[in-house]
Order: sequence, then structure tokens, then C-alpha cells
Amino acid sequence: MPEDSIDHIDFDKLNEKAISQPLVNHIYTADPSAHYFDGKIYIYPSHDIESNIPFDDLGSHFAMEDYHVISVDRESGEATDHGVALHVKDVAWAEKQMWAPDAAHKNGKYYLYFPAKKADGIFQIGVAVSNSPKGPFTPEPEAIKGSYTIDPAVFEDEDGSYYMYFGGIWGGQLQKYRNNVYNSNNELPKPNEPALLPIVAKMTDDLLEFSEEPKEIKILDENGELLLEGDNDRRFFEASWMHKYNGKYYFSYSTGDTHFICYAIGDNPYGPFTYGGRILEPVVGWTSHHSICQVEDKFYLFYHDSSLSKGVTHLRSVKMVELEHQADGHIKTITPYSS
Ligand code: FUB
Repeated sequence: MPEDSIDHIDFDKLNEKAISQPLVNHIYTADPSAHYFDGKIYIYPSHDIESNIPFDDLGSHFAMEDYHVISVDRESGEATDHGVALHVKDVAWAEKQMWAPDAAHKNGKYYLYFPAKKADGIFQIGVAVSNSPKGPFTPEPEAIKGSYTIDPAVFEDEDGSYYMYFGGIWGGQLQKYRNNVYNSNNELPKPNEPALLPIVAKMTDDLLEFSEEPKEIKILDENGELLLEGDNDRRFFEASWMHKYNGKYYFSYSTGDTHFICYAIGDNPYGPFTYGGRILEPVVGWTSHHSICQVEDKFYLFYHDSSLSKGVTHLRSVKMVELEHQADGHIKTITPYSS
């Protein structure tokens, strides 16, 4: 939701109409990546802080420094903050802006994937390891070789393969890359050209590196054509996520400047994916970012909004709500505030 419409919002009324409330309110949390590990829901969010850095299109005001892990008790719905799981000062290669993370589990070890800016101002993605889903996590000394831009989402397929999806335009710097190579002169395509695409790479067995050159994943319209850059309501902006339902692969993402969470359906982890519709209508705050987590036979959408901070875009709160796949495989669109 654009910043200029926030002045007109009555937040008390809006909170009454919200379909869910913040899971925690002692800190601001955003970009929730949720996983069902060891019979419990764990959320790996960004930890939003007040930076006093003015709003800009590069997201400089998102100046996060650390990560907390939050778990949710399914019975009571009570959320527990397990404290600082990783701080930027402990990451040798990173300087600032610890943006949206994700986590994975394999053979008793837990992996936290996170983007951060290096001293040269370029985003890369790193990994940190722990013996517990709660952390603390020990970072690898270097960022993942060949990684770039933001918003890692690591998906474990049923055959035991893991894939990282990543990328984000504007502040996420994806527009500076073509074929995995950075050039500061590169910009977004023209509105009538195909939009930039999210990136995927299969992970090595130890989950610390890419086992292949990252490649683009195609998002197609109903005619099998790539979505265009000017199709702001549907084209990829940031916040990749992957989940599987009834044997199909659902790639979901944020459309950024139009504030939707959308999805596209494919037959394998590399796509192509065909645009399927909207998962979440706009929330209060500029950004929208989500994850989808299966807990036994139910699916939940984790998302954030800026209702607790009364509309401050970089002070967000994580929420959760049940998500429904319809009989035809489409996802029922969620409206975050009832009318
Ligand atoms: O939290 C910082 C950035 O805002 C994330 O990386 C984006 O996905 C957006 O939510």
C-alpha cells in the first residue's frame, strides 16, 4: 500500500478489521520464512529497527542488523522469541542491511540463509549453521559463491534435493545483472519487454554452496508468453517462495510496487511456471512478503504488515493465517482486512 494513502487510515478501526494480529509485539518482525521443524513452527523473519534513514526506492531505511527466531505453539498460538540468532557484526563478509532470510534443515543441522550488503554496497547471500532450529547460527566466512541480490528461499523437494530461489529488483539490485554478471550500467527492461525473472540454483549436498550456475525461472501468462516489465500487477519484484501441493510446484512472490503476493504453477522446480493469481491483497506498508508452510494437512500463509507501527513502512509485524487451495488447484485470495 503506498505511503501517501497511510495518512487517511484509522489504525484502531483497521486493527479491528485485520484478519490476524501480530505474532509478537515486543519487537518488529518482517519477511517471515516459516518452517515446520521437529513438530513445531519456526519463523525466520527480518528484525526491523528504527534507523532514522529517510525512505528511498533503494530501501536504505531497511537497516536491519540481526535475526531472531520465533516459534509458535500450535495449540495456544503463543509465539516465543528465542533471542538473537545471528548478528551482522559476526559475519566477516557483511557490512549492513540483514534483509529477508530463510532456513533449511538436513541431517540434524539447521541452515540460516540471509542477504546482506558488503562494504562495496553489493548484496550477496550467506549461510550460517546451527545444531538447533533456534540458533545461534555460526556464519560461514564467505558469502555463497555465485550468489547475488536478495530474498533467498530454500526449498526441499521430496527427493531430498534443495534449491535456492532468490532475487529482487530496485533495492535488491537484480536489474544490475544479466546472465549472473553485474554491470552498474544495466537497468530494468522497457515496459513492453519481458520482465526480469527470479533466479534458482540447486544446492550442494552440504547445503553450503550452489552445485550449478544459477538460472532464471520463467513466469508465463495464460498464452505461454513471458510476463512483461510493464505488467506491474503480475510481474516478479521480490520475495520468492516455493511450496508443493498435489505434485505441482507453486512459485510465489511479491509484485513490489503494486503490493500483491502472487503465484505461478509449474511441473518441476525449474519451471516454467504459469501465472495463477493472487494470494494476498495489499497490506498496510509498502512491502509485502510471505511464506507458505504446511503443517500436517493444513497450509498457513505467513505475512507482515505495518499496522502495529501505524503505517511505518520499515517497522513491520509478522502475522499468520490459514491458506486454502481450491479444488481446481488455485489458491483462494486472502484479503488482509475485512470490509
Ligand atoms: O525487509 C527488507 C526487504 O523488504 C525484503 O528483502 C523485501 O522482500 C521486502 O520485504
